[in-house]
This record gives sequence, structure tokens and C-alpha cells, in this order.
Amino acid sequence: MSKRALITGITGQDGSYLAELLLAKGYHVVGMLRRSSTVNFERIGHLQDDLELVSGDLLDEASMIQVLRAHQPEEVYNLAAQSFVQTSFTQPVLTGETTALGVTRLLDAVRMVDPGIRLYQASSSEMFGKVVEVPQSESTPFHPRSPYGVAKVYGHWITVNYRESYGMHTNSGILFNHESPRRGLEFVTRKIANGVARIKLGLDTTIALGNLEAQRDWGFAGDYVDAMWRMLQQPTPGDFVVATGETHSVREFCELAFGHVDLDWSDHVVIDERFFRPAEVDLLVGDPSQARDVLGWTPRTGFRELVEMMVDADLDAVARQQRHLA
Ligand code: NAP
Ligand code: G4F
Repeated sequence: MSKRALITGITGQDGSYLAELLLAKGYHVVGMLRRSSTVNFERIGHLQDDLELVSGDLLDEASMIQVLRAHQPEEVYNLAAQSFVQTSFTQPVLTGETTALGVTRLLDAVRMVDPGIRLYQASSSEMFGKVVEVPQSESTPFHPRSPYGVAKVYGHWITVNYRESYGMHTNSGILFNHESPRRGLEFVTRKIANGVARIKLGLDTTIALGNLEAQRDWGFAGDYVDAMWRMLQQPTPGDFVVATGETHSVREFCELAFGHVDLDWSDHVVIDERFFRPAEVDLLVGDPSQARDVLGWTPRTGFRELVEMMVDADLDAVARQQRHLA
């Protein structure tokens, strides 16, 4: 009989890649969706016939108890969150309800329905914030710099707490930034890739950005979901940093992305104060040694390959839209 997995956040970037991975491994995949007035299946449309989609919300514990009772998964991947750092400054309470307390609601639902379920919690390098050491590992202290980062620290510790209090197989993946052509348009990498495509195809002339000096450890989302799955296959649960170990600035991302289509980034990027944050995370770079040694996980996609993959995908998508409108 095939294994059963529940993914929260199935409509998001990581949800779509994880669903593809689990389906390829023969899992029965149940995806939890929150109610919305319009269908939001851009990333999972191609999988729709292979997934079982069910209704539930991290804000509503009873909805998750019902989903767990009805579908009896052996593995739960909690990818749902208010995941955009900038929005967490303007909606800190909603961010806390979803990204922090939502984890407790789900953990409690799992504990009540079947404490033998293995759970993955999507923790974040944003928890390291104002970093106290470089690179950051599982033992680096946290100093979050946004309401989102604070909420993720809570989600991380409540995951550890349910492991220690109830002996549950709860895992926290401390994932550094991971991107793809399916990344939301508000995040800087996709904003740049999409902007480059629109400029190259004559639809725009500039992109407005904030802090170009911010540095991130950027990997490919398709590689990172494999680390999530590997955590739940271990005999004992744990916390794992998942990263490339390389860091690059937003400026370098621009140079490569514009360079890929023979444009000079400095002719097209304008700085806009609106995209600066009240408190910034300047330098994130992870040490993924434990993921390599225990999980046998290593990233496969390099930085240049990632940038070019994203620009090429947006060139295709924007050209398709142009043909459609013509
Ligand atoms: P994403 O694309 O923003 O997806 C977030 C998902 O959460 C969406 O499916 C969204 O549904 C769902 N969601 C939001 N509020 C919900 C609620 N109240 N109840 C149920 N579902 C809700 O994020 P992602 O990039 O795939 O990231 C996945 C997870 O990893 C998130 O928890 C994120 O914080 C974390 N993380 C991401 C990164 C990264 O670099 N991508 C790094 C570290 C950690 P709708 O489609 O309805 O909005
Ligand atoms: O792409 P970003 O919005 O991602 P950020 O804030 O690092 O958060 C992402 O990664 C976290 C992991 O560390 C996840 F937990 C989180 O859910 C999310 O997926 O911004 C990256 C950097 C920031 O320093 C920001 O100030 O890019 C800088 N930036 C410069 N101009 C910009 C812009 N960010 C955005 N979104 N838009 C800009 O115009």
C-alpha cells in the first residue's frame, strides 16, 4: 500500500515541488487548501488529477483535526505560512496567528489524532536575522529581525517542544532562501527575473528595488524539498540547516540576470525606498554539513544555473502572454 502524506501550503512554491517529489515516489498525496474566492492552482494545475485536495486552514484547528481523521497520513509537511517578510511588518498579528500559532494548532491536532505521524515544520534562516556567526548552523543562536522571523522562531521551538514533551517525530528544517520559476512575484529573485524578461521583450524599461547589498544563500526549491522528505525517513527526528553554503548579493543577482540577456543592470535598476525594511537581515549563509552527513543531502543547482533558469522561464512566460494578447 502506498504511503499517505498531507501537505499544507500545497498551492505555494514548495508545496508544488514537494507534491511532485512524493507522487514520483508513489505516495498518495493530500493537499490542504484554504478557502479563497478564486481558484489558485497556477503551480499545481498540472498535478490536479493526481492529488487529493481538501479544505483546511492553519487558523482553524478543528479543520485540521477533521482532515487528519479523514485522510490518516503517515507524514505531514507543514509548508503553509504567511511567508513574505515585508508583509509581516504591516500584518504582524496575522503573521503570528498563521506562522507561529498555526504550527501549535497543527501539532496539537496531530498529537490528538495520531501522535505517531511524522511531521516536518518549515523553519527559516530568517530566524538567524542579525547573525551572531558566519556561517549559520543548527547551533547558531537566533536573533530574528522581522515579525515573520519571530513567528518562525516560535514555530521552531514549539516543534522541538512537542518532540521533547510527547516523543513525537517532529522535525524542523531550517531552510535558507530557495527560489524557482514558481517563486511568488513579490520576492526579490522572481521580481528581478520577471522584470528582466519584461524589459527584454519591450514591456518595461526599469525595475524598482530596495537594498541591493543584502546577501542571501540562494538555492533551488526543487533540490530543497528532497531534504524535507529525507528528514522524515530518519529513525530519529531532528533539526537540519538546508543551504548551499554560498552567499551572493541582490546586486550580483541583477548582474547575472540582466547579463544573461545581454543587458546592463545599471541601466534599468532604480532604487525605491518603499522596498527597504524597518530592520534588515544583511548576511545569510548556511552550513549544511549536518544535512550532508546525516541525510545524505547536497544541493545540485548552482547560483548561475538558478538565475538563468528563472530568467529563461520568465522570458517564455512573458512571450506566451504577449502571444495570447496579440
Ligand atoms: P509560499 O509560496 O508563500 O506558500 C505559502 C502557502 O501557505 C500557500 O499555499 C498559502 O496558500 C498557504 N497559506 C497561507 N496562509 C494559510 C493559512 N492560514 N492556512 C492554510 N494555508 C495557508 O511559500 P513557500 O516559498 O512555498 O515556502 C513554504 C514554507 O517554507 C513557508 O512556511 C515559508 O515560510 C517557509 N520557508 C520558505 C523559504 C523560501 O526561501 N521559500 C525559506 C525558509 C522557509 P494560498 O495560496 O491560499 O495563499
Ligand atoms: O526575496 P526576499 O523578499 O526574501 P527574504 O526576506 O529573504 O525571505 C525569504 O527567505 C526566507 C529565508 O531566509 C524565508 F523564510 C521567507 O519566507 C522568504 O521566502 O528578500 C531578500 C532580500 C532582502 O534583504 C530584501 O531587503 O532582498 C532585499 N530586496 C531588495 N530589493 C528586496 C527588494 N526584496 C524584495 N522582496 N523586493 C525588493 O524590491
